[in-house]
Amino acid sequence: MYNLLRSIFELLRKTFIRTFSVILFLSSDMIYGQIDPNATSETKALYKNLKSIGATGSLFGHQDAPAYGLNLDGTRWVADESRSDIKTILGEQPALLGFDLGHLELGKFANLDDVPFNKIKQYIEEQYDRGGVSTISWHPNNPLDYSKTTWDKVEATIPTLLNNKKALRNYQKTSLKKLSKFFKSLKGADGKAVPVIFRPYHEHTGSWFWWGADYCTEKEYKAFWQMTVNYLAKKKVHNLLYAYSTDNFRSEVHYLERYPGDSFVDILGFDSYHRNAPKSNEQFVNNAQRMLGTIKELGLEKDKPYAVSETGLERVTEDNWWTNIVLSVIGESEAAYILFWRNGRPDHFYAPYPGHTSEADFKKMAASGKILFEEGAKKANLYK
Ligand code: BMA
Repeated sequence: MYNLLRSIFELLRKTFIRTFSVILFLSSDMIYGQIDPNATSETKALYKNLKSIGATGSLFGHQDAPAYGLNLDGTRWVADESRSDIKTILGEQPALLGFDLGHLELGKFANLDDVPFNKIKQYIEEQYDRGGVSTISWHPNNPLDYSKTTWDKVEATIPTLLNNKKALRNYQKTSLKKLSKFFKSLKGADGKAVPVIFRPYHEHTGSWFWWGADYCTEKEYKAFWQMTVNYLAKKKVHNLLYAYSTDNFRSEVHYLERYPGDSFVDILGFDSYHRNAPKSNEQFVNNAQRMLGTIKELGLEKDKPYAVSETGLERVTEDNWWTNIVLSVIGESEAAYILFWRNGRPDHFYAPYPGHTSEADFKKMAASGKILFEEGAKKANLYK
């Protein structure tokens, strides 16, 4: 009798667990916003923490920060160990570093902006060891003709790849496989895989890259993105958070037009540059606030982090840009992060360097506590 009762109980228990798991699985999008169920625990922790960090402050990000920057006289410095323009000014590194893998697909030693890939790997690993985060963009050459840059017009690249099995396999076996190897090579001092935010095929609402809106349909863009996520999962890459990153957008409908789906995107972002300052100051702030408002709402609805994935005012021509414009844009948005573009050349930089006219205002922004740097990231324990 006792045994019979035990078997019935066991059967009920198993049926309950199975049914409950199916319900959980079916609704996993709603319950867990993160797309990779096999993500490493550090990657899962980063995802969770990016959803809440904004309430404390938004992570300050800078593209290529430790790779190069500008000297007091505006000339360039390159590859000076553990230096960065932000660190020279504040004494701490950005909470977020951005890097680009453009030209990895070509098997080159350095990326399209001459940063060696082994240095990018080192910078990402050091950033993780400090408790900071890295985000990766990708400006690949055209996979149908690798002699063409990411900006060269090649009509119908994505539809051609999707409709031609051989071409697609070639793209996967060359470009995507190289990416997967790079991602899997990232290891922290603790021996763990380093989580990174991967932001492929960005600014796709515009048409200046081969994956741009004029060169593929909405359906094709989504299928191409999904193929990429699936391929990297098949290659057992489990240390990525995928960031969807449009250019300026008009409305929620416009933002979601090419959205590959809740099971294929972890982070909601957009890129927006401030041009024609000071004439456009108010317009830029209003527009950026509106777009942040839209992705905040979507992020809360979808249980996903949201962020300004790329921004800046070239040469920071406004001395009070950081407190006037950046703090106004961030406002009460609680965005996870905001990434500023690279200090590439004396005529092409987006963060202050020591001696720049916006340096004092930059320090003021940092002191506000609303924007977090290395110490803020460390304190937030983003990987636990
Ligand atoms: C652009 C410019 C280019 C650079 C490219 C990829 O915005 O900064 O000089 O090559 O990004 O990083």
